[in-house]
Amino acid sequence: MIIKEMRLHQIAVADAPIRSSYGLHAPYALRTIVELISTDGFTGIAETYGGDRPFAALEAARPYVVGKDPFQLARLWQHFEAQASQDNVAGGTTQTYMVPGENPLDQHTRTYAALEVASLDLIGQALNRPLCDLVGGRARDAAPFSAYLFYKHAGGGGRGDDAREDKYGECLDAKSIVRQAHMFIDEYGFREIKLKGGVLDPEVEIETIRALRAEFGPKVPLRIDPNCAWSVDTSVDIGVALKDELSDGGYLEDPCAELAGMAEARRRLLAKDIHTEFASNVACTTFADVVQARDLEAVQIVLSDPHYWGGIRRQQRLSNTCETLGRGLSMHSNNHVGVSMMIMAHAAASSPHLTHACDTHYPWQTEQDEVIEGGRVKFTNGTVPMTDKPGLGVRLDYDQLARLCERYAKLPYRRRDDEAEMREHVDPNWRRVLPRW
Ligand code: GKR
Ligand code: MG
Repeated sequence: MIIKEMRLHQIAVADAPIRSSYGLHAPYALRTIVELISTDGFTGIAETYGGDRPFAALEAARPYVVGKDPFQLARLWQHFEAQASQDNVAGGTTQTYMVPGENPLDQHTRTYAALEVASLDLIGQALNRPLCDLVGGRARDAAPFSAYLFYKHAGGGGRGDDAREDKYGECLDAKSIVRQAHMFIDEYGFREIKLKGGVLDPEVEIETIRALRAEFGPKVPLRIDPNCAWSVDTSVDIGVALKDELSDGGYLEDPCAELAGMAEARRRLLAKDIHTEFASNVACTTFADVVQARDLEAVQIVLSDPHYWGGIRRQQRLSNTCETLGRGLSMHSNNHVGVSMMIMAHAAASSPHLTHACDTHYPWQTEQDEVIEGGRVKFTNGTVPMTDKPGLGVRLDYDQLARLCERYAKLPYRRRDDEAEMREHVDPNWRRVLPRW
């Protein structure tokens, strides 16, 4: 089997005005859909970050993909690794100051990941086996996900005639976030909750976590992720204030910047006999970081992401590394549609060591923005049950794909810029400042 063609599609999917320490989400999130067509008539697909830079990196890989055997992934990886060391980025570590998908330091792992997944999808179809079975089989029959709550302004995403219904309304306080949590749990059955923080004053975010605990009780683990918006002192204060609420399987995610900052916050909390675990997808993004995070005791739970950790096989390697180093493992997410949903589900199902339900932004997108045939991926009790269909188990709906590409073509922006959105819609002087509190 040889890859005879690579097709790339830039798509835009409606996204609600949700907030994080990066700023405000734009009315459309950008993604790239990859198709690899083989000589024996199969089409392997993948989804990754969108916008011009991720697209250009994939385009530049074309000569290393077309005409090649999709089984030869080790060679493809070597190509990207060699290129990264030539560009002098392989050893780089910090994601702290960049929105995900725009970090030149992980461009090679992101690009490789999309090509690896599409190749595995091809192989799965040729062998008539689901993707997770190609990489060792499933460690679990269903991939668990959490309710990923966001403070948000009014609006459901999209714009003008293409605006989406605002299911959740404005959510800028504890009460409305509890309402949002109920809606997520009722619709998807999630059993763990993550709140995106670093948006409102810490008192409001503390009140929100307490309200969630009061509403759902200790059987629903809680986590909060301010994406480094807090200083070490504030992280310690919040760790103290929420010591009960973030226990029982919960965690504090990237409370402050960099591994050294997290290590200090963790030491100070331990000195007060507070054992809340720290998770990271910002300070800890490479295998070298995992070792350092263990040595410093800065991070107890690593948040993988098959999109930027380098695909499903490296996600499995991370699962093994975390198990060996005594770290927990969960998964980070960014806005995505059904192809990525299945990539994440196969990655989670085939990772033997996975300690917490994974993140997903999927509930923030709608049927109208889905790109897979037959509509959205279905959840059962907060999980995506593993498929027995070949490869990823989903195929593209080409009419939908054409609509989403057309929408992308009309957009005035070509990269995620949450700061610019904040300045346009919320505060003309807004800048991302770390730490903010
Ligand atoms: O969607 O605004 C967002 C999130 O803040 C996202 O960009 C982060 O990458 O979900 C992510 C996280 O856990 O840090
Ligand atoms: Mg995070």
